[in-house]
Amino acid sequence: MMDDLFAPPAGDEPHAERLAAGTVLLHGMAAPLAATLLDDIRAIAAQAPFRHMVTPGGYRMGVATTSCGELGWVSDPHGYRYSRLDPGSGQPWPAMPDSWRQLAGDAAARAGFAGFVADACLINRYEPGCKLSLHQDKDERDFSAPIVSVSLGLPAVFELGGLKRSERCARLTLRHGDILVWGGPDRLRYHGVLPLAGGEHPLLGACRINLTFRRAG
Ligand code: MD3
Ligand code: FE
Repeated sequence: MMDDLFAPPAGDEPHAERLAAGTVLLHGMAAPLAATLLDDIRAIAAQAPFRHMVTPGGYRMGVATTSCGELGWVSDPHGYRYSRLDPGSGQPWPAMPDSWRQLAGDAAARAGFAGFVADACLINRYEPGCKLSLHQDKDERDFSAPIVSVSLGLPAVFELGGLKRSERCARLTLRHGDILVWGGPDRLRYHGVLPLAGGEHPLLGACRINLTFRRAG
């Protein structure tokens, strides 16, 4: 078949790799959009600055976060949840750019999840040394929708676990421009990010930004 997205790649051109029944890595698929995404991120962060949330356990997160869309993810001593308002400003979160919703919907469709319309995008910023401990994403209302993640900047090593915390994890590197889509049987897998290694990315400097698109409400 011509133009088979799942065909083996020649060199490092964009291609799709199925990692599990409900998990697809779209290598390099967002790379051509990176400069535009970065401009959009700067505009969003001017309205809703990156901040270090505090976990219910009282720890300040190393990863800095903000959100756009109808709902944003918040954590405080009362717990994790999605909120229509940015607790920092008391205002609604910045709108999700149409091009972002489109990108997430296209990526989901390529991975086999047609009709995905994101209502929340969590934006995570990592600096060298930052990590995200093993967790499940379960604050969303409907687990039938997938999650779409876009990686920008420095590469990160992911841990992809099972449905129980005790299951052993596979490791994989996510690079600038990679889009990971996971849903269906993999939606509630444990996952995390190992401490970010140092480096300089031509577009982002000593930083990695990850966008996760969700159907939260
Ligand atoms: C889900 N973010 O915001 S997304 C999060 O890179 C979050 O900032 C990470 O986890 C980040 O909640 C990871 C990519 C990812 C990778 C593998 C997974 C999510 C996954 C495997 C199963 C479920
Ligand atoms: Fe997560």
